[in-house]
Amino acid sequence: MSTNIESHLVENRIFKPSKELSKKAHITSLAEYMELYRKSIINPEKFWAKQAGELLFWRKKWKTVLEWKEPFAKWFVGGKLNVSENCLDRHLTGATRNKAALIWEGEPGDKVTLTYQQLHREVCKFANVLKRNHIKKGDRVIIYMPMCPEAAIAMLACARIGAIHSVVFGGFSSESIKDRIKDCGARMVITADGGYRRGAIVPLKKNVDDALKDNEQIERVIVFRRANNEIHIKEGRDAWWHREMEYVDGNCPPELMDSEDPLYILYTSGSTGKPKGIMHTSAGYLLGTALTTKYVFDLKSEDIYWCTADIGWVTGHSYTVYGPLCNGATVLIYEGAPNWPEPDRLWELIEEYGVTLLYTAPTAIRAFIRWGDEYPNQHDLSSLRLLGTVGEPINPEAWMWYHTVIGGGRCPIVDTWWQTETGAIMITPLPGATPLKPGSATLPFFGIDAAVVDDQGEEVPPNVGGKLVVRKPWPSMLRTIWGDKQRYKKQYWSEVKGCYFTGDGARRDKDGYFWIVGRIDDVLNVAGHRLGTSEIESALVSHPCVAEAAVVGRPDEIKGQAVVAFVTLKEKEHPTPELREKLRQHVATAIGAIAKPDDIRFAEGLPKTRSGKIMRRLLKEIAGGGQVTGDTTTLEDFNVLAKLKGVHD
Ligand code: 7RM
Repeated sequence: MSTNIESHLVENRIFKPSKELSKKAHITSLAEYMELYRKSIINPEKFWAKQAGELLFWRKKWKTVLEWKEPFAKWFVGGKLNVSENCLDRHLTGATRNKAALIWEGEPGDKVTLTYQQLHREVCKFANVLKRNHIKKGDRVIIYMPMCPEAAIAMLACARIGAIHSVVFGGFSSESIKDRIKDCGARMVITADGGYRRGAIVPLKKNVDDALKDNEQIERVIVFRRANNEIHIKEGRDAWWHREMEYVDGNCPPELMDSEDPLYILYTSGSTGKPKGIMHTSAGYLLGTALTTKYVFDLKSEDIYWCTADIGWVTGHSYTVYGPLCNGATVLIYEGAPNWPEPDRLWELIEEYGVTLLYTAPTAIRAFIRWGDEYPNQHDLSSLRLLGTVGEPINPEAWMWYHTVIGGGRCPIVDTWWQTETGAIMITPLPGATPLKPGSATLPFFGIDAAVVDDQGEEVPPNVGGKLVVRKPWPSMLRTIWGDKQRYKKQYWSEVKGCYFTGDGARRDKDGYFWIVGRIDDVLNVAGHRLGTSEIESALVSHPCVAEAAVVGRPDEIKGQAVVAFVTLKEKEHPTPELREKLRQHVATAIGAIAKPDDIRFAEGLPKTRSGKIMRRLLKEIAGGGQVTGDTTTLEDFNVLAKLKGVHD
C-alpha cells in the first residue's frame, strides 16, 4: 500500500501576466524570479541580510544574521529597532506624512481617515496611556476590539513601548478570553463597549466582564467607546479610553527593542485541547511581512489596499497592520459583515474608495458566488488591479469566478499559502512574474525552501502527494509556543527530520508548482488509496448547482473509509435525490470512481472557524454517527452544527 497521497484532478488552465503589468512590476519575469530565488536559497542569510538592510530602519545594526540551534532560531542578533517606529515615524519625513494610513468605515457607515502623522500621534498618546497604567516592556496585554482604527492603534502602541500584545478575535466568547489571559499571564485588557455586526451590537465589554469574574491577574481594563451600549464600569479597574487620552501628551519615544524581543502572541486552535500561543519576535517578523507585502501585492505608493481579514487573525496582523504600514501604504479597514445591510456591501466599499488591491478568503468568495452575480455587477470595480486569496485551497471554479466577475479578467490573483506560525506569506505567485494556475499557490517566496516529502523525509517525484515542509529557518517563523518549548519542538520539528512540518499535504506538478491538498490529518484512505480532501471538494464545486463542499471519511468495513460529502447548494437550487446522484456521478467523471462519494448530505451551512476554515474534524464525527466531542470554541456558528446533526437524509 502506498503511503503517498494520490492526485487525480488535473487543472490545465494557465494565465500569464500581461506585458504591461510585468513591465511595471517589482519582479518582471519568471526568469528574474527564478534567478533571485536560486540565489536566495543558495545563501539565505545573505539574501535576508540585504533585505533587512534595505527595508527596515535600524537603531543599531545586527552582528550575526542567524543563530540556528534547531529548532530555535535567532535572526539579526544584536540588532536594535522598534516595530512601531518602522511603521510610523519613518514615514513622517517626506510626503507620506500627509498620506492616508488608515481609512476606516464602520458598519453603520461612519467614516474616519488617519494620515500617517495623525496615526503616529494617536499611537504615541496611547503608548503613554499604557505607561501611565504601569505597562512595561515585556508585559502582556490582551486586545479584544472591533475592527476599528483603535485596534491597530492599541497594537502599535504596545509595540512602541515593548509590551507584547495578544489580540483575541472580537467574535470569541468570554471563555476564550479567560483561557488566553491565563495562558499568557496578561496584566491588562483593551476592549470596547461593543462593536457592530449585522446591525446588532456585540457586547465586548460584557464578555470581558464575564471573563474576569474571580480574576485577580488583570489590573486594568481600558474601554474604547464605540457602540454607546450600556456597560458596567468597575471602579478601580476599568477606565475609558477617551478619558485616559486626555491626560497624556503626543510624544512617546520608541523603546529600543532587540531583534528577538517578542512582538506578539497569537492563539490558534490546536486540533485538540489547549490553545497554542504562537510567539513572534520583532525584526524577523517585520522583515517577512514587509517584504512579502511589497512583492506579493506588487505594492505601489498610490494603491488603496484592503485585506478583509479580522485583526484577530494572523492575516489581520501581518497584512492589515504590520506589512502594509511598514511600506507606507494606505489601508482600508471595515468594521462589519460583507453582506450587511445588503450582499453588495463589499463591492460598494470597493467602488466608493477606489480599492486597487483586494485580499480575501476562498470561503468569502464562495459565499459571494452563492449570493449571486447581481451584487458585484451593480458596482464599478474597475479600480481593482490585483486580487489575493488566503486561508484555504481555492477551488478552480471559485478562482475563475473571482477572476472574471470581480477582476474583469484583467487582475492577476495571488493565491498565498502561509500559516499563523510562518508569520508571512511562504508560497505565492508574484504578479508580474508567475504564470497562474487556478487552484495552485504556485511557487515559494524568496528565501523559503519549501518541499514535499514522504514519511522518510525524501522529496517525492512530481505529482506525488506528501507532507509539505520547509527545510530552512526563515526570519518570520514562530520562535516558540508561549510557555511550552517542548510542544513547539514536538509539533513542528519532530515529524520530519531537520524540517519544519506544516501539517499540510501537498504535491508539486511538473513545473514545480505547489498544490495544497488539505491538512494531512484530513486525508482519506479509501481502499488503500490516500486522497486529499481538496480535489474531491473542487470537483463538487465545479458543478453549477454547488456553492461549497466539504469531504470527510467515515469508517467502512470494506474500504477502510467511505467518502462522505457535505454540500451547500447555490441560493436558487434545491436538494433532490436526482441531484445527489448527479453529483456523485460528476465526481466520478472528474476524478475517477475511487473518489465517488458514498454519501452526499445537503447542508444549509458548513461548520467553520472564525477565519472561514471548514472544520472537517466535526464533520467527520457527524459522518461517523458519533457525538461531536472535540474543542468547538473556535466554531463560528453553533446553529450550523445543530442543524447538521439533525440532517441524516
Ligand atoms: C494565513 C492562515 C493556516 C492553514 C494552512 C493551510 C491553510 C492557508 C492557504 C491554505 C491552501 C492557501 N493562517 N491555508 N492559506 N491552504 N492554499 N493559499 O490561514 O494559521 O489560520 O491557517 O490554512 O492548511 O496550514 S492559519
